[in-house]
Amino acid sequence: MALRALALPILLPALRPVEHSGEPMSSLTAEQIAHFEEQGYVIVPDVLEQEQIDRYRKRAREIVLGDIPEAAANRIVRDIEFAKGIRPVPEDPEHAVWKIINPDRFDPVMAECMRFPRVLEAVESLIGEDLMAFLLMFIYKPPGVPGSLHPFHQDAAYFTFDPQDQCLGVWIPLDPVHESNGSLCIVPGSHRDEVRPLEMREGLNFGALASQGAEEDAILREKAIALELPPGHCVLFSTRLLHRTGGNSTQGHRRVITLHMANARCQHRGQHLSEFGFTSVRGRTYEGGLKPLDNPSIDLKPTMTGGE
Ligand SMILES: O=C(O)CCC(=O)C(=O)O
Repeated sequence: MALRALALPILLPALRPVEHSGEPMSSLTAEQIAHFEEQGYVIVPDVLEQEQIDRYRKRAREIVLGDIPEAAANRIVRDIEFAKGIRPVPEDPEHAVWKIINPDRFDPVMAECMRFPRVLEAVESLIGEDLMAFLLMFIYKPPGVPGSLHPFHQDAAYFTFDPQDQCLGVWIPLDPVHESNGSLCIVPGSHRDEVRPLEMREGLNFGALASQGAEEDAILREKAIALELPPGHCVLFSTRLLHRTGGNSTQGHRRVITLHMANARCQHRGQHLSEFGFTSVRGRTYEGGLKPLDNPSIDLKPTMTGGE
């Protein structure tokens, strides 16, 4: 639904923090909101039904097996160990994939993942009712590839918003996740730290950058928690929160849907976002705020992630 088509251009009002006192505004409880503010993340149970989990797992597999417009083929990125020939290409192509980038831009089924109602309600209670979604990804951890890790980083180092706390990450596992298959590992409270610069490391997937000094920091590692979640739960987390995912040493898939949402009145700085593209998923858009894509269908420029 093109919500922006309903909105006349509106001058950008001052962006105030969402007020949480008084009547509940949405699906998150006061305790959940306080947890997000204090710890930098909150778990929202059961945002997806089993039928939806099956639907997106199935659709991702179809895309990986070739049901994709030719021009979008570079949105399927193989894990570096397969892309570089360090491991032989497996019989099942899905076992070699790292991620599908921006599937909303070429696939109507995947585009549904930008607007899960329970996710939108929860996000609304944290950053307000006018929401832009961007950078949808379907991320695998290939089975039996323990080296496929994404080191500690803060998403705020990839993209800068003003105000930064009006943008957050959404992470929804489609398989049971735990430490040995590459669950999300977070450092509670680290959203209050400075945003560390990112650096490249040998052997990592292209674009999986590391926050300087974090992997080697014994105190951070001590504080870190690998979340154990069933499929269909959701983690909402601050873009400043330090997080990492390990490799997958099990023989099963680890699949997640991940995206970001920002208040439509934010401003963004930096270059990367122009290619991510914003889609209005709830409420209004604002002149002078984040600009929605004119045409959400994919504009197939090379990606920052180096899709093959
Ligand atoms: O789930 C993953 O594999 C990585 C998610 C992540 O850290 C990110 O995309 O920033």
